[in-house]
Amino acid sequence: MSISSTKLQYLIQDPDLDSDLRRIAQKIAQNERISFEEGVMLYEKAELAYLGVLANYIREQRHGNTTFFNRNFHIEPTNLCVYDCKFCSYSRLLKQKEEGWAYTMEEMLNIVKQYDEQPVTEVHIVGGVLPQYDLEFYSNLFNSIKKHRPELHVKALTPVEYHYIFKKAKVDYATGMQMMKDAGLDSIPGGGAEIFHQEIREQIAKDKCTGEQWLAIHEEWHKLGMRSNATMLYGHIEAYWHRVDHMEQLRQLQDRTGGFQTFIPLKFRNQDNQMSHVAEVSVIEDLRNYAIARIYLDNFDHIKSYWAMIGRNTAQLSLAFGVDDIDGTIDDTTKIYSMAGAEEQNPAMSTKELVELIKQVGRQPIERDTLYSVIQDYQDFDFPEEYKPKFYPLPVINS
Ligand code: V47
Ligand code: SF4
Repeated sequence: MSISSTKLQYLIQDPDLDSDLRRIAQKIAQNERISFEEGVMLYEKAELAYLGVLANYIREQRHGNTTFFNRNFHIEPTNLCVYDCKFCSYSRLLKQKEEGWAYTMEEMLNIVKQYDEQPVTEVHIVGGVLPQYDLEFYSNLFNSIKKHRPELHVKALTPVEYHYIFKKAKVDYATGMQMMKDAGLDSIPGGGAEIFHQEIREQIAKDKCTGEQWLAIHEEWHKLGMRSNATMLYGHIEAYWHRVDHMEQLRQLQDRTGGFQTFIPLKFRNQDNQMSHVAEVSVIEDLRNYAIARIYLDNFDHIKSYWAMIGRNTAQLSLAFGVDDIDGTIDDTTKIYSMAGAEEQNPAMSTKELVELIKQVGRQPIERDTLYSVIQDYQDFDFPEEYKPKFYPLPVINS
């Protein structure tokens, strides 16, 4: 019996443990799904140590010691946005345009070309919503990137942008997603999900696509045989049951399609946004949340802690609380989190740094591509003595 399963058995037999929590532990040992009420109960009464035993058991059953990462970079087309999400520190409304940028097609292709000699496997494209970035623009962008570098995986936009551009072009979701696939889109990242429940969504992300629309767009994408991720913005004005409701909606869609790969909880950061008065939650709450996500989402293969947002130390800790993926090298190409107050002001890690971060906590680093095919096992990899990380700063572009 493995250590994680011995620990789980110990909990199940602990006469001092609350009987509800003992029953949930028993369910996990028998590979049974927990209910909505049990999910809420975990948030309300389970301690971190208990959750760690359950989540780590599931994580090790699925992935053993493996921890995934990839080599990626981001393109954020613009930080101007027609929406006004209260938690967003990134968007500059049109009236603050002097603080904004809006790349042209050529400028974005130049960013892609900067990585020509680099072994990156994925470009993650997401940013604000603007009328000039319409269906035709994005089709041309995806098309041009694929023409230039066919093997580079294009993980781009969220239902927030898709809903907007499809509505403007008067095409339905199914037609629109087919057009995106034909243009070269490979997968959809998890953004824009926030909290699905209308009661919260209306207060923090009014006007952009609803929870139902977010789910419907992913469903159409999955029907095309394609994959996507899902996020949840937690730790602001939502109650625990809103988080469970969010995960329940994802679990139900995943039962229907099987198209989600990874769930990424995103901790609300409160710097420089309209919700700065809302305190951020503790690290303990972050770890409890990762663990409950691992327990609840029994049909998701992967749980990711996004190191650029949560910080390197918490990312390391999360690997004992259900997480098996910490995202990628990033190369200082995203501003969403640094502008919201994340510790990483210029998020970039070389492959060697990522590998060492994972090995330091006794896990086995595996480089993956976006669809989780293994590229390289770094457990016994010797980096050459002269190895130096290469950073390619983005050009300063005045829009
Ligand atoms: O949808 C914005 C979030 C998301 C704040 O799929 C904030 O692999 C916290 O979705 N505090 C975009 N979060 C990022 C995203 C993502 C990131 C990494 C990997 C993947 C993936 C997806 O960022 C937005 C929003 O939920 N966000 N502002 C903030 N102040
Ligand atoms: Fe716009 Fe996205 Fe910021 Fe909302 S979270 S204001 S949609 S950039």
